[in-house]
Amino acid sequence: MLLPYNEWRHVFKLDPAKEIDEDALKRIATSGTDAIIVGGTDDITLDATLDLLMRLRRYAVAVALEVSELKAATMGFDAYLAPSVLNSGKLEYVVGKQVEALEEVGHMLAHADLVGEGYIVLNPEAKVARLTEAKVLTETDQITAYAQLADSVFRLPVVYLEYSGVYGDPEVVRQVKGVLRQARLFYGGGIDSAERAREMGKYADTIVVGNVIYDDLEAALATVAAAR
Ligand code: 1GP
Repeated sequence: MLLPYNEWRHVFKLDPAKEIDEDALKRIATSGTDAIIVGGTDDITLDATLDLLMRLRRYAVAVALEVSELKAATMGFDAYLAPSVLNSGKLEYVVGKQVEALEEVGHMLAHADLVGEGYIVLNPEAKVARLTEAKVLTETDQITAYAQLADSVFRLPVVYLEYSGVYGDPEVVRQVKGVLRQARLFYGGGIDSAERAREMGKYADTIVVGNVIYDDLEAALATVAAAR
C-alpha cells in the first residue's frame, strides 16, 4: 500500500536535474523508504520530471512532487507538496509562486492530494536560502515562533526544517517538535549516516534524505532502517 504523507517516517528526495542510473534508482525505490519526493532548486524541466516519474512508477512506492517549478508540474504523482518559505525575504516565495502555480495548474490538482509545507530555511549557505533571501535565524525562539505560526496560525499540515546540505541542530528540532500541535515535522539536511538518521528521527516525524543518494548510495540506504 502506498503511504499518505502523514504516515511517512523516511523519505528520499530525488532531484530531476541530477543523473541516477537504473540500478541505484531501483535500490532507492525498493529500499523500504515510505516515499520518494521529486524536487530540486534549479534546472527542473518537465521532461526530466516526467522521465523520473515514469522510471519510479515501476516500483510500489509513493511518489510525490514538490511543486517549486511550475513548468514541471504534471499529473500522475500520488501527492503534491506546495512549499512556502516562511522566512523568505521575498513575498514571492511565501505566496507569489504558489498563487501563480495554482492559476496554471490548480484545475489539474483540484482532486489531487495537495499538501502545504511551511518551510523554515536554516542553512544560509544553501541555494534555497540565497534564492529566497531567507532571513537568517539564529535564536531557537525565533525558529519555534515560525513553527508555531505555520502550525497553529496557518494550520499547515507540514512544517519543514530545511538545513539542506548541512546537518542541523537536533536541539532545535526537538524544541520545534515540542511546540507543534497538529503539523507533521519534516526534517531535511545532511543526513548521511544511520546514526544521523536515528538522531533526527527521534524528534522529527519524517526525515528527508537527499544529497547522500548521489554521493554515497550505501550510506543513503542505511538511513532507511535507522529511521524505523
Ligand atoms: C533537501 O531537505 C532535503 O531539500 C535534504 O537535504 O540534501 O542535505 O540531504 P540533504
